[in-house]
Amino acid sequence: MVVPALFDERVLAPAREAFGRLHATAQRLRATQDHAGARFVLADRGGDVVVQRVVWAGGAEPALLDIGADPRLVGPALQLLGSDRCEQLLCQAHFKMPGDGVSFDWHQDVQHRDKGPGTWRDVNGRGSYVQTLLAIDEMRADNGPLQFLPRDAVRLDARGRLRDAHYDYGTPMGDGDAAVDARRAETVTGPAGSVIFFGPYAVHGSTPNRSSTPRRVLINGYACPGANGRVYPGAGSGRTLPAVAG
Ligand SMILES: O=C(O)CCC(=O)C(=O)O
Repeated sequence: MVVPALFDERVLAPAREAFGRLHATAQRLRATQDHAGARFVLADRGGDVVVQRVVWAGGAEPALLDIGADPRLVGPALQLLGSDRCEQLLCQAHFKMPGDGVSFDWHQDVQHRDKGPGTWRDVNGRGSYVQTLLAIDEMRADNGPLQFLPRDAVRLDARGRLRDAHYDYGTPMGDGDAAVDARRAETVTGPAGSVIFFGPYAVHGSTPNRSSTPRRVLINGYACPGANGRVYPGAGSGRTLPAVAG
């Protein structure tokens, strides 16, 4: 589900400042580490440090946690989960700066939630997880927008999962092992402030940013209570929403 321009500049301007500070901090840290309540996942390639992601970014930048608790995200997420409460597992900043080459191969988010016995349970029978992706910058065809594959363009196992984890872009679905038909990909573009909501079995990915301006997104992810059995990095991760008064 895509909601164009769900957030306006009152939220986006401070979010961009927060992203700017996270990016500057990453340049000083240079190597992957936990810092100030967040986990910086970094690649030092000589010049600018490439920020692969900042996990629980709101731990370091509380304005991003406020966005994660915003009813415009949490309300639809609860509706999709069929629950009146959820656990927020992700508040993650993705940077795709011009020329940094960051891309995400075809995958399903269940791969990141279910890490083996005791880590994940589908308590609502519909995936028990909703990922939301807020465009901090406009998403255009040239800056590495999200792409999704329709169900009939992917081969899933009986549990609804891709037969193998990651596929490279351009992998055609053939008679061999290939499980995705990348030619069928649907690209999501839209103005800054737009939000994509999707479930843990949606097959998606994104190519590198080939433009001259950043493409940043804030990812907030919500699980049904009782689904998750892991401790996620970051100060306060896994909080229950909506917050209980008092
Ligand atoms: O930032 C991106 O382009 C990829 C996001 C993604 O793969 C995800 O939300 O699971």
